[in-house]
Amino acid sequence: MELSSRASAFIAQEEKYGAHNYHPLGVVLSKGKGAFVWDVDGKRYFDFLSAYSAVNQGHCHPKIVEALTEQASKICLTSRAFYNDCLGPYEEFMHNYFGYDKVLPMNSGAEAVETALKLARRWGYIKKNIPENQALIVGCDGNFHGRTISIVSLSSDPDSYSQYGPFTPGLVKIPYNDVNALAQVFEKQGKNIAAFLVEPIQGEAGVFVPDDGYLKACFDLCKKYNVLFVADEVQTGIARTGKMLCCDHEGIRPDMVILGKAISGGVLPVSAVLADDEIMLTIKPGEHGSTFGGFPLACKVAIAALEVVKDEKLVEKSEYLGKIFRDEMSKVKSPFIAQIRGKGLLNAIVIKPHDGKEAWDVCEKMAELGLIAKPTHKHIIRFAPPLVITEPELREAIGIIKLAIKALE
Ligand code: IF1
Repeated sequence: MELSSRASAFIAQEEKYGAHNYHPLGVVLSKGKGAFVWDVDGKRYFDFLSAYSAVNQGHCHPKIVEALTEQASKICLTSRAFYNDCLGPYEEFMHNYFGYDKVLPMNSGAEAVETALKLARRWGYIKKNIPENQALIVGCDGNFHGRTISIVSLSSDPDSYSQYGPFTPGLVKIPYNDVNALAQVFEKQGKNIAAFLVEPIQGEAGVFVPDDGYLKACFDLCKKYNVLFVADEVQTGIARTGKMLCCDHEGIRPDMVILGKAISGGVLPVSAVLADDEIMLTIKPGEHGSTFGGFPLACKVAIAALEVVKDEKLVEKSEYLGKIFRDEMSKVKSPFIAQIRGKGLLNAIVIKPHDGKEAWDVCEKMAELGLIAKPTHKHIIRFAPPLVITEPELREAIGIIKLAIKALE
């Protein structure tokens, strides 16, 4: 892609002074509003990544920014060594919003996953009487739950785990979207299994949507074997898939829900674990925490961001606009398109390489035409715009995607 000297300078600076743990698309962004972002040269793009579904409420949502700036001039951080006048109201808000007894606030998604793993083990020892240090947690091949050592210990992606060992024990992997595999592991080791950790749709795996009924069947098996069903809704939660939580599609209420990203509308790193007392109260004062977790700024921002989801009916919009996206894209006849899949506004197109062109080339072409998205796993492009995108905007964006694909044929 053609880069201005201004843009090139920022890229060179990152290359020189930053760790090389990413390979970004060649756009340098400096401004965002709703479904759009602008680069340093003033060019506008549709944002079809939404910071991996963190910006569901759109960039710089005025109500969220107002909550941030208003609280920022009062008090930002107290630590949990003292009480403050924001955390309690936030916790009660979360209880009313999601219907769990309690919330445990953290910052990044990975921290919330770690927290859920700790809670699951704790519950396993105290409530299920698993012998000490024998607790197992079952996860799925193709998962993405974050970057900590323990979480990558459960990963099946060599990019995530290679040469980061030795790994955390007590984690068992089974194939995703395979109820029998879960039944078998429960049959064999159920007595020591504390939790089944699952993404209702696998994001990193390429928006892999499991069969209808899979989550419900897993949930029922968990009940049968007294195993906690833990849903990682960090990416799928907060209206992204056309329901508030993706598990709502199957009418199940997980024992624990892990949230992150869009809780704050992408304004601050805010994450949370939701659970009822029987699980949450197994951790006592001093046994877990975080300097920033549940800090006043985060509380105010999260309340505002979650109110926006309801005020602007983002669940309904995600569901409605997602159908339009998949309908319109499935009408496209192109040698590049192998499959279109997704739920709500979490979608992916599987690209069949053609004439030496692959997903990365499609993304570069789309960027040139004013829409940014990123390939995952080389041949899959994720399409996840902010949920505040309007129908005319979405239709314009679909036009750009079609044009980019046609241009490469
Ligand atoms: C990166 C992917 C998305 C997540 C689920 C927990 C976390 C994530 C289901 C951890 C994070 C990210 C992180 C980002 C890329 C990204 C991603 F492509 F890797 F798979 F979103 F699709 N559970 N997902 O998706 O949350 O600690 O990052 O706040 O580069 O690591 P975090």
